[in-house]
Amino acid sequence: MKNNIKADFPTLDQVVNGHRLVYLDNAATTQKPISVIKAVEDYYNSNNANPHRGAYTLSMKATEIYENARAVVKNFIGAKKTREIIFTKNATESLNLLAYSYGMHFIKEGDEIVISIAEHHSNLVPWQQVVKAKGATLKYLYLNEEGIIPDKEIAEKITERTKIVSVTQVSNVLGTIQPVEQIIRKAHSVGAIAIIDAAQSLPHQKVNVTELDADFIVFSGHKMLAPMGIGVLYGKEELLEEMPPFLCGGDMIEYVTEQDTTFAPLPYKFEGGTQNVGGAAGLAAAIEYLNAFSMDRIRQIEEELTDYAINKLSEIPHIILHGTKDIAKKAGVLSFHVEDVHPHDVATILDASGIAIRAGHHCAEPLMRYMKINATCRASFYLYNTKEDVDRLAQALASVRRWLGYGSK
Ligand code: 7TS
Repeated sequence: MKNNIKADFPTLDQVVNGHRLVYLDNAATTQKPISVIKAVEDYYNSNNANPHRGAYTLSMKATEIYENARAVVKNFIGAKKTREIIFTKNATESLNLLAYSYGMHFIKEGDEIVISIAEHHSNLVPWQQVVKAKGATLKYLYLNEEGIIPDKEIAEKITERTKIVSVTQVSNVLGTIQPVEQIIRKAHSVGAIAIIDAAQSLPHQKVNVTELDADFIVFSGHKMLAPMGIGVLYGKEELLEEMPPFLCGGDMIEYVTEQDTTFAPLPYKFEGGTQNVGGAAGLAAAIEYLNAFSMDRIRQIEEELTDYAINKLSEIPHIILHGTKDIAKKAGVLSFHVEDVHPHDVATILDASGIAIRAGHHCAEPLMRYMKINATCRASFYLYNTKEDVDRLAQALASVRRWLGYGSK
């Protein structure tokens, strides 16, 4: 299966350690197409100015680019209003905004916050700070053998005491797709708000926030072809209205007197200081690329690749795959071990063949402890990956134990 999609991505066209680069660390960050690089370049070449501040033409152009990007994001995720789209640095900042603005303001002693054991640290550490400060409790939804949150956990852990439920839609370690619709329904039935970490889902499948009915969703531009340093917080207008600002300073105010301040309307209340306009231009171009490609096609490509990779890797002796093998319940993220070999050694040996995979705890230490492991090897796909990439991975993996002096059997 050859494709010419790679031709849109200059970074992929290079030789690493004597081999054509095979990039399989898309869960960490994705490569950027020419159109995104060009959008950022055009912004800095021709349109750079501080938006919202100047009465001059260039500043108005920068404002237009920034606000157009907000409208593009709104349409992409099916939100109702542009004022529900807050630009942040990344998913981490979006989650911290929620923890510090919503959590610190509304959580009281005795309340419970529910997350899953599969959370990235950025959807875990901020909530620990909230419960510690407020005398509340952090509860976990645990996973079944397949790496999925079972019905029983949802039914038992989300109760009348729960005020916030914050879960990832797709695990960055196992790639498992969690039953977020059911979790959101249950959260609402007990009067809690539901936050969805869509950092690993939204770049790979259609996510419609209105259909999903989540109260907040967060994601990072750099995991969906856009530059680093631009992320999104979507929130329902009525909730964002009730929340105090997170970062205070320029641009987020209405009137400032010596002792008091009134705040700007949404979304500006949450966008203190000079924003990443070049990043927003890049994000809009990334979404245009994804729309032209089609999210359904991305999901289809990744399903095929994941299925192919599961079969290929299962044929190799001494490889242990983690999580479900049912591709209907899995995104394009594969975690695995080569028996007796530390994941970092596997990643280093693969790098010698020009293959980039990630090894480590993937910023999910509680999940590692729950799975009784320290680290995994992780290969993650995106729209430009091919079966040839998977073949290269499988071929290199088959030789890892030999490299280290184990017998071939
Ligand atoms: N949530 C999930 C589910 C993630 O996978 C990540 C990053 C984040 C939040 C944080 O995103 P950031 O852009 O703010 O850093 N995940 C990974 C990963 O798996 N490897 O590197 C980063």
